[in-house]
Amino acid sequence: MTILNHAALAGLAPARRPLVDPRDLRPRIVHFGLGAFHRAHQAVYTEAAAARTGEPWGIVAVAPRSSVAPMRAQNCLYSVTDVAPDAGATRVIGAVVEALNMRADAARLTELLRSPEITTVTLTVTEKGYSRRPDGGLDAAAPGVDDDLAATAAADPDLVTVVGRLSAGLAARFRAGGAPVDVVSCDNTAGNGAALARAVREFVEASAWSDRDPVLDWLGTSVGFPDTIVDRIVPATTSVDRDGAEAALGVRDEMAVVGEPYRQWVLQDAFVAARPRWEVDDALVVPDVAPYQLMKLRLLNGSHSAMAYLGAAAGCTTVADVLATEWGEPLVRAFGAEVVPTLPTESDSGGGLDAGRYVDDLVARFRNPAMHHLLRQIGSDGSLKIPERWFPALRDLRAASVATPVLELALAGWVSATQPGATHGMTDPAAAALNRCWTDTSDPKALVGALLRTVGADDLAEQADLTASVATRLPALRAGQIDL
Ligand code: CS2
Repeated sequence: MTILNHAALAGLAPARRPLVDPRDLRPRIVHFGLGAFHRAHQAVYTEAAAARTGEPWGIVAVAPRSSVAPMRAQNCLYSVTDVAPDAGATRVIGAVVEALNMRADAARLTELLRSPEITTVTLTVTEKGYSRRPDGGLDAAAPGVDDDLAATAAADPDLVTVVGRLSAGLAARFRAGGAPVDVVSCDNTAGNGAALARAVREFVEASAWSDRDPVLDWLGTSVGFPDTIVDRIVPATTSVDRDGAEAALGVRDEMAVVGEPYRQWVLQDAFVAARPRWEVDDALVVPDVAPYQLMKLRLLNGSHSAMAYLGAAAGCTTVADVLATEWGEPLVRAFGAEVVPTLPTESDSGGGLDAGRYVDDLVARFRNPAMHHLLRQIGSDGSLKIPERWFPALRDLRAASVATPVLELALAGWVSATQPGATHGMTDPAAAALNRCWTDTSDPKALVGALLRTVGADDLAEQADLTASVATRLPALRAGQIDL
């Protein structure tokens, strides 16, 4: 069977070919996180920017853990299929020019990060990849962080965390002349640029590098950490999706990704170095991304997580399954109605954001029956996601004495999903600690409080009316009943 690679490009139908020939691009961007989301989002914008400006923006994609062999076997080519309810469209993307394994290819990665030719570093490493404590600081006890910090005493350390490797790469860049560079977090965290900057600074401060003070000064003056918000629903690729891509292309593509037609990228206008003109593909560059960020995190991601846990309790498998129940759309709308008052108003955001329309669009996006978006995927890593997606709104509303029945129902869904032996297949880095809460107490209110403490929400755990209200919802959920 013919596989997708450079040699296969000429044989593709013109509409399936990349907008650029990757052989004309140069390594200009380093990206950490070679997952489906990057391939269906930033790489697509970057390809369009390179094609329309003629600037040779090629991406070197770095996999923190997974194998890069399948990507290399295809000369880093892969296809994206836009999945619309009526039809799909498949096209090969040519933006990625090199794939590296973060540990095995550390020398090449350092060489690139030292080079002034690289002016942009982007990241999609999920909430886990930032190794942060609930208060936002670097978690020196997170897996790998202490070892990485100790390893900075060596000349050529083998670093396993993204924050460690990125910090070491930036320090090497400083020592090589310190050309300005922007480091762009594309993960779902409020204030993601500042959050990443803090993790990097704290890693450098705690490192054994004798030049850590000048490195810190340089980080402050020559490294941009713009905030961004990224959006595109990209389910994990299935074998059916790969077969569909093969049927469309006429060649085999093991790295195929599928995504909804919608995509959005909003970037803070705080870059210090050259970057692709992503605006030519409708990215928004604005002075302050916070209104966009809060709207997306609290409404899209917030209702996604609510659907994941409540849907799992009701025996659903995908987001589209939830929207096909009688409570699915009402849940998304009620969740929106509860949370919208915590968002900046339209005038705060220059009039560009309309929360009511946003919720209408979400219902349509979630309903897309051609998308097989597993609740299991969304519900995983809840201990890191819900503090970002639900708790800020919950705190704001409770502080204003506003009732929060939908957030409490969602929280009860999460509590149910943490039960040891739950069969929905969700995983969580805090699973052991969450499991312990169930064995330590049989009192439902105490259980809710203990789980909240485990995810860093001691303040919410103290609120007896909240833990009681969440606890009273558990029996109905156990019976698979969603009472809005
Ligand atoms: C989802 C997100 O898996 C999840 O937790 O909520 O990946 C979501 O699909 C994206 O943020 C959409 O832009």
